[in-house]
Amino acid sequence: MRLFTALALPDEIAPPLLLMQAGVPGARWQKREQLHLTLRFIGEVDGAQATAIDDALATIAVPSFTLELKGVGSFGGKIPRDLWAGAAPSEPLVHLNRKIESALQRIGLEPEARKFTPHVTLARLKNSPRGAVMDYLTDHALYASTPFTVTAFCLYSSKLTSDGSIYRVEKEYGLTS
Ligand code: 2AM
Repeated sequence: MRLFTALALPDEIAPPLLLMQAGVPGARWQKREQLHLTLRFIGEVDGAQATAIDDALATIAVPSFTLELKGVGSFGGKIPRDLWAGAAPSEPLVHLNRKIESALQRIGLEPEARKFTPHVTLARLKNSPRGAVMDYLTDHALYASTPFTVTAFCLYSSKLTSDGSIYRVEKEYGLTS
């Protein structure tokens, strides 16, 4: 199975993001149930590895914290491949991500090579005109969520289908209060 760790978004955060999902040709907008903020992508693992990962994640003890989503962006440069909402700089979020990284390395996973760029993917793009993407980024530059409390992180599975990815919360790990 294909796994990743992420924050689920609380119910009050999703509606404004869903309202922002318009105006870019070629965008496949992510549905409510697909919205999440990836912490550490894991990838394809077998059952034994999944169990070891679950055990390792369950040992993590970090305090809950407040987070705000802020701004929008796109990966891919000249050929934009997605649209996302970013996160305001957050030391506790980086700390949580580091804890997950070291827990996973301790059980033998290869270190994550990519820089952690916290984001919530709003759309995947296919042949979207660059101008429309630029306009979108300008129009939504001032986006900011209400602050919300992160009380848990999740282990998700991901299934690729012709209709997009199906993400499922497999496990939830509470943060300390
Ligand atoms: P994305 O939304 O920016 O594409 C499930 O696929 C989640 O893991 C998505 O949030 C996706 O980020 C992220 N993801 C997929 N492949 C990845 C990889 N190789 N490295 C880091 N994150 C990845």
